[in-house]
Amino acid sequence: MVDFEQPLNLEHEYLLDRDCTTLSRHVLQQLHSFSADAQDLSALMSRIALAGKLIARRLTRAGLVEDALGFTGRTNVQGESVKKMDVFANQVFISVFEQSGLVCRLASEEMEKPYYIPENCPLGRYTLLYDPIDGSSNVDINLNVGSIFSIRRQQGEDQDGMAADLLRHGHDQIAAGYILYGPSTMLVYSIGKGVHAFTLDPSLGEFILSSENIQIPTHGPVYSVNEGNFWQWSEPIRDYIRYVHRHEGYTARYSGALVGDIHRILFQGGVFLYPGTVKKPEGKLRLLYESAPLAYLVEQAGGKASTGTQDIMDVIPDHLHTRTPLILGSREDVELVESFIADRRRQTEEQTVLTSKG
Ligand code: FBP
Repeated sequence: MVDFEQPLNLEHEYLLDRDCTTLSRHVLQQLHSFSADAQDLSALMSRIALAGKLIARRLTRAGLVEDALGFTGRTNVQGESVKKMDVFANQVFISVFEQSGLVCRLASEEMEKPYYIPENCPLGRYTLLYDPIDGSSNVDINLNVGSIFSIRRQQGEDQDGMAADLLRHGHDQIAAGYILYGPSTMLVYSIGKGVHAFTLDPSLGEFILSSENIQIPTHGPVYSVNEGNFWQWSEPIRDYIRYVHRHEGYTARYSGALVGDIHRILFQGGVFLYPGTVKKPEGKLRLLYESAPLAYLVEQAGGKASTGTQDIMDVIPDHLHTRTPLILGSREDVELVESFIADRRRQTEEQTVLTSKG
């Protein structure tokens, strides 16, 4: 006869409690509240998790599914060739928020203007900003890719649909994170109370808490940058790369997917760089969909995110698809890169003064 009074042994109790720590529960635990706002944010994060599961399912079977891989033949607002997986993933994020009453507006790297879900407006005061597939160049060769997301509260009525209220600094974000589609699918997020990682348990179909309160090491051996652009960079960035080449203890890692490189740095430390180039001083990465959400996360984990001369979180975009140079990761490593930029700048200023004195 089973004795239900008999408590589970500690290990079983721990495993059960862990397996019950889903994302939606964790958000409520973080907020210490069951208020309407807390329930909304918890429900919102659950919808993002659903989007992650749907995209992960497509990616894991992509080689077997008709029309899942390859290009669409179209170009997006970024001027990039659009992959079929970009279109699928972009639509998934829209679909999971339909009939939700949560998100009135979705702004994506793949769409020129925000997408409105009329049935959620004006009730839904949240805006989701997202990069549906980060690392698109990896999709067709089965290497890791990701999705990046950020949540902001809508300011004002946005009558003209131009979403001018989104052209604000990164401190306006109330939550941000990414989903990494790798050997396992992971979701890493923050609502301003530390950074936490969840692993998708396919047997449960649930994201389960796997690392809590992640702290990025203050320094790490990894530098992550596309050295193929070396001759297009400004001198200070070249100086930094020459420095890591000449000093012991540094190793290069670059996956071609920002999310994958940031995930490594979050746990092992180091720095990721996508600097501006002579031709494109603003760099490649999009502020609202890539740089600001990851800056929010990395700062919450004790790291730093910079353009080289300004904190990413303080940058104010002048349009929805504004790009910024991005240097983020361990505090000491980002500050080292910044010091190379500041040194060159000081030398240039001193040179100018000397020249003017003749
Ligand atoms: P997408 O969002 O279009 O994939 O672009 C971003 C990205 O793929 C990052 O994930 C990655 O770090 C970078 O661009 C790779 O760019 P490059 O091929 O120029 O090194």
